[in-house]
Amino acid sequence: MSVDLAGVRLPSPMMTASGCAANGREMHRFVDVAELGAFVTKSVKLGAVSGRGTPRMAETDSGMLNSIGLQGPGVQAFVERDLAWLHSVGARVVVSVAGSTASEFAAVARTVCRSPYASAVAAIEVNISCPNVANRGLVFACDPASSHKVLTLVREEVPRGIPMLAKLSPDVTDITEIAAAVLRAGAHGLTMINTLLGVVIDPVRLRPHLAGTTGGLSGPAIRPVAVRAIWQVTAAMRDGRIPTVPVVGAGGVRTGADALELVAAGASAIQVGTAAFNDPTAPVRVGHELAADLERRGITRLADVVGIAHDGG
Ligand code: RRO
Repeated sequence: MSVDLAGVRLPSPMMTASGCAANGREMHRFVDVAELGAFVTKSVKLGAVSGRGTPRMAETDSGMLNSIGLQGPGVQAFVERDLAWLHSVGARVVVSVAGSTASEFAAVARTVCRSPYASAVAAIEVNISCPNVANRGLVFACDPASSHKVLTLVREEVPRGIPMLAKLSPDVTDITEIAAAVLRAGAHGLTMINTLLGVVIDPVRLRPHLAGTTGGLSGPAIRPVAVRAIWQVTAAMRDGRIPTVPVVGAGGVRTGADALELVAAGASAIQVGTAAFNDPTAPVRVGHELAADLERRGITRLADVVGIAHDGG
């Protein structure tokens, strides 16, 4: 079940979701990460970041909240330890890049794309939508002009042949407007969605559970939100309001049937994030379930069902 992601052929539509499988080594004990269409890394910034205070994870009946705060070793250490290792095991890697300024995003992308392991890089995912930044007003993905600027600067650093995906936030008034802005800046594809901003109150202390108060909600509860975002943006592509590019779907996928729902709304590749915390094989397992489901329906190519929910009749 191979897919074409803006000119890059992946042997499977299945990916991990950024931040949910760390550097891949632990997952690799359970499943060969090279079996994935691509391994998506935790977002990487230029320098080391210690992240927000603890607790920074909360499990709820309807999903998980995180307020990690972009923790990471910085791009140099990422390249030397993590990208080198992923390259050595034959994984295709989508590197999620982040920054506090548009030029920082670009510098991270430059370092990754000029590294000795750039041949493992299947795509750059530009994470403009982290909900856990110091001032929520600075989330790039909430503002078309800031989104455009980040993608414009990153594009200058990413060589032809490596597609640039923009990861969008569901916490915006008009996601199609943000999609239009990043596509004007040259994004080759869109990943939808990042987590949804939430707060959990500790039932005993009656205070926010997370040290940073707010966190990003993920898991099954946000799947209808992901389907809505993919649906709205795909509809805009289909009626010519914005250019047509591949959509990578993410949000609460646990089974092949969940994945097919996102595909029917318009996604041509699927990321599995939160489900991998309980079951590290989930991104690969969901791919097998999706393939079996399509076979039962007599469908041989995933492309034949991408966006099918938009067809009348
Ligand atoms: O690190 C995080 O806190 C984080 C990031 Br960068 C993101 O994009 N989404 C999320 O839920 N958490």
